[in-house]
Amino acid sequence: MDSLGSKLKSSMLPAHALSTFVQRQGQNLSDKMGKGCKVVVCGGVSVGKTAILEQLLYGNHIIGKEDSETVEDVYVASVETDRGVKEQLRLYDTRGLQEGDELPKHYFSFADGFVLVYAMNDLESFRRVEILKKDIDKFRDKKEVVIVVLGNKSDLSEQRKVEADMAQQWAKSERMRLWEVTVTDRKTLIEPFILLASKLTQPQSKSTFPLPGRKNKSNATSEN
Ligand SMILES: Nc1nc2c(ncn2[C@@H]2O[C@H](COP(=O)(O)OP(=O)(O)O)[C@@H](O)[C@H]2O)c(=O)[nH]1
Ligand SMILES: [Mg+2]
Repeated sequence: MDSLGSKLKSSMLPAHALSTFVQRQGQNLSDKMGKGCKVVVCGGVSVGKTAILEQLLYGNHIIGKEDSETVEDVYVASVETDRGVKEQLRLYDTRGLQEGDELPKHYFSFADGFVLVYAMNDLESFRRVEILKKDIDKFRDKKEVVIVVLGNKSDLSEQRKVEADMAQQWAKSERMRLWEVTVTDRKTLIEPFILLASKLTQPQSKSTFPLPGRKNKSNATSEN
């Protein structure tokens, strides 16, 4: 029935929610199950993980709305990358982590990418993403994972507890991109997901293969 729903569990995509950025796919559910890069969206409780995804895909999040706490939901998004190609992402919305909680280990084995979310009015939630980054380094199975960081709730800047400079410096030292975003302005959410999709589907850099005594000039690309 719900073959056009982008959220694999529990909700249908409202028709008005389409944009050039994220579109529902005219495929059936079983097609979707196996495809797309797998991205785990994680962070502390109430930092806005679900709100970000709902706003990004459907544009319908109402701030302050009491939502039931997430267990796990999967959203399928079709994102146009910076190469102009539509790529499919499977975004796993996870349960918010409380003190002492760890992200269940299976997420580290299958994830191709992570979105680490904190709220800029909650220092504890920033500490939480620092720990998550360490855990990703420790437990990830894949050689390459793409990680982006979102400092959410930038509309509440008068309650800021996480300094922008400090957060950016940390992200830089960990070679991740970090954006301050707010669900109240959907535009702020789009760039990070375009970058994520673009990096996840980037043709492998040839420089990742050792080329001793390299003769072929066309291989001389280097990134990062
Ligand atoms: N002011 C403000 N509130 C937000 C923002 N993002 C989420 N919220 C609110 O924060 C609460 C928790 O959001 P939710 O998405 O359930 O957090 P989750 O536990 O990380 O999934 C909800 O009441 C949201 O409306 C934001 O950017 N600004
Ligand atoms: Mg949630």
